[in-house]
Amino acid sequence: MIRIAIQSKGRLNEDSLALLRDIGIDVDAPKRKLVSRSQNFPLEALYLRDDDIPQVVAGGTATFGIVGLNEVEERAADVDIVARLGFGTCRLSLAIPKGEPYEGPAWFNGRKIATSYPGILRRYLDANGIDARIEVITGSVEIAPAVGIADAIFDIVSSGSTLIANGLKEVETAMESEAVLIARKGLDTQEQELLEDLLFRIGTETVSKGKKYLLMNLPRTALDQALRILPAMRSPTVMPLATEDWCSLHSVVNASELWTKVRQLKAIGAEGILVMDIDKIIL
Ligand code: PRT
Ligand code: ZN
Repeated sequence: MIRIAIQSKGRLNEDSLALLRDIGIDVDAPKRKLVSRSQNFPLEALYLRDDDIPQVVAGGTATFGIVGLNEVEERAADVDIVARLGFGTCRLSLAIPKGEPYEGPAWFNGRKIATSYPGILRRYLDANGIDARIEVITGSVEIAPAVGIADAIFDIVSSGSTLIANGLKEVETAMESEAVLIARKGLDTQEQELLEDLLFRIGTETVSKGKKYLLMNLPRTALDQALRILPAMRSPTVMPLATEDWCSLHSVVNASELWTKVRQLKAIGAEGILVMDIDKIIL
């Protein structure tokens, strides 16, 4: 049975399971089980701490894994990163006490930086010619400067509120991260076919995500303007209506742009605008 390693609990667990569900692979949530076999796809989920996932895939105990890119990079795991999954987005940044004047990375020369990501930090410091000491701590990195363990920290930042709450300011970003699908190197034919199926399904999911289907009636005279407002995947679909000088227009828009587009379309005379959720777009 081919295995996919997933975080057993934590920030990526729910989104990983939701992604599998969205692409038609049902697995039971971890609870107390370490493995769960999908009833409708030839795959077994293996629930682990995120730290262990890159090695478990590199070593072949699981063929695939879903894990933060930061964990893959930190462990310099010998796996293929086969898809970016768009959730668990964050960055790894250097932060210093907010009162410190800061003019550039040279600030870090001769300083001590606390982090749980010494590998990524070491490579960043070397690449930028910074001579700083690294203090490895596993939890609550953000309190290190206040308690005198270090001058600065290198940690995951998402909204930035943890830094602010600890009197720190973000000054450099070393990497952007998100959840990725990783695969063991040297897949056999069966594993390769399964990977292609996974990638096809994930691709479909990514294309469909955050999209809305728009349907409206439009005076034919406004059609050119509407086509400029709505550059759909290829071009929007235009259908005739019983009343000759009107047509019906169908298109796909990003949910984030929905209200702007609707306002523009109303302004050129669109009526009866229907907005619908999209389940899948298969290109
Ligand atoms: O138990 P296990 O080892 O499996 O989990 P974990 O506790 O090591 O990891 P977990 O569940 O906290 O995070 C899993 C992955 O989520 C990370 O490896 C990142 O890829 C991703 N991720 C995304 C984050 C964040 N956003 C995040 N904000 N991981 C951690 N944080 C923490 C960060 O460490 C800091 O303490 O949130 C705080 C900062 O958040 P903001 O929003 O205040 O900036
Ligand atoms: Zn972890």
